[in-house]
Formats: sequence, C-alpha cells, structure tokens
Amino acid sequence: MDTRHRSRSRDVSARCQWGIYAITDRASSGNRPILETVEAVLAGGVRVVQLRDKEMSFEQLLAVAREIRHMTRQHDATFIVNDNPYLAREADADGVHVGQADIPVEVVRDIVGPDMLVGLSTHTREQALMAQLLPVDYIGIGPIYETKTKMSPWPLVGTETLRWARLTLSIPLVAIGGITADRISEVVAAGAHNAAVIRDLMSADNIEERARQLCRLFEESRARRLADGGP
Ligand code: TZP
Ligand code: MG
Repeated sequence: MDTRHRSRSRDVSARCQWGIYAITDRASSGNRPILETVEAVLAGGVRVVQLRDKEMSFEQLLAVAREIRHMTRQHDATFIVNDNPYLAREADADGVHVGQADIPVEVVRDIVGPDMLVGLSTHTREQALMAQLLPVDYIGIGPIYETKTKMSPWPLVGTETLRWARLTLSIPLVAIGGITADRISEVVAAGAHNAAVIRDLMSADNIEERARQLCRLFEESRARRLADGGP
C-alpha cells in the first residue's frame, strides 16, 4: 500500500472537485483544431481539461499538450492527459487518466511521481471499490447513460450505482457517458463530484457558450444538493 498517497488524500480530494470535466474529441468537434476547442471551454469557465486523442503520434500530442499546459495555466485550470503517463510527465500536466486496460496505476504512479493526479476509469462496483486501495486520486465512473462517443464493452452503470458510490466511497467521482445539459442535475443529485462531457460540448455550434451553460447548470445543481442536505 502506498501510504504517502493515503496521507495526502484529503488535500487531493479538494483538488479533484472541478464540476464540468471537459474531454477533447476531434471527431465530435467536426475536426475543429483541439486548441480552439480547449480555448473555448476554458473561456466558458471549465476548470479541468483532459487531452484525449487516440490518433496522433507522441510528438504531435506533446506539441499540443505543451500549448494546453500554457492555456490551462493562464486560466488557473487543471490539465489532465489521457492514457500516457510519459506524455503527462513530459508536458508537465497536472494529472494523467488511465483505463482498466491501460498501464496499471501502480506503474503509472511510479512514472509520474507522488504529486501528479492519477485518475482511473471504473465500470462496476467491484472496480470502484478496488480503486480505493490503489494509488489513484479520483475515479471515472461510467458509462452512466448510453453514448455514441465510445464503444464500451461494459454495461451502463446508471445513476443508482453513482448514488451507491457517493454513499460508499470517499474518493472523488467523475461521472461519464452520455451526459448532456439536461442530465447535469440528475448526475449531481446522484452524487457526482464532477461530470465529464465530450459530445455535448465538442459538437456544440458555440462551444464557449455551451461550456458556460453546463458550468452554470452544474453549480445550480450542486447548490440544490447542498440545500437538500447532501454532502
Ligand atoms: N468513457 C466512458 S463513456 C466515454 C468514455 C471516454 C465517452 C463519453 O462521451 P460522451 O460524448 O460525453 O458521452
Ligand atoms: Mg485509456
């Protein structure tokens, strides 16, 4: 067990509560340049951006990642790299996010060191429970709803499992999969600390405006949850 990780978990938990969690996707954005979409979500008030691209080479991604690093610093936002801890380290990102079939998180932690955020995707209650014993700082949980963005071999998780996770686990949760403006209040009410959005953001005609709308809906939903006595 990595005790250094556990001893800093309270601070880290506070660092992992962003609200809307934007993920890049060139296909959903009609091939708009990644940097243009990132600038728009940041201008719209999003506090965390994940660079996710399965096509580009390491060198191409590194060039983009360095720009995003610069842009996120300007906006005081968090920058997470998908899949590749070496890219995250090289780009001086704040975090790296991996899936169940990617490099094991113990190895990821060794590569990125104790301070970088590590996120892990989970798709079942068992995986979410296991994640609490691993050197990770937050978990993705999904797909909550049906999504066309990613072919997932996992069944839908649904908001009931999200509710269970919030009541059972102490790790920050990023709900993902099919989340749109009209579902934000439901996932926040079910306990999501964060809502990851790809298509609803990236395919918007005006990405900045959609980001602003999603952030506002998230904050309103969170205030309602607090007023209703939720954590
Ligand atoms: N992991 C689980 S569902 C998903 C990923 C990357 C795709 C989510 O995309 P969208 O467009 O927000 O449904
Ligand atoms: Mg992955």
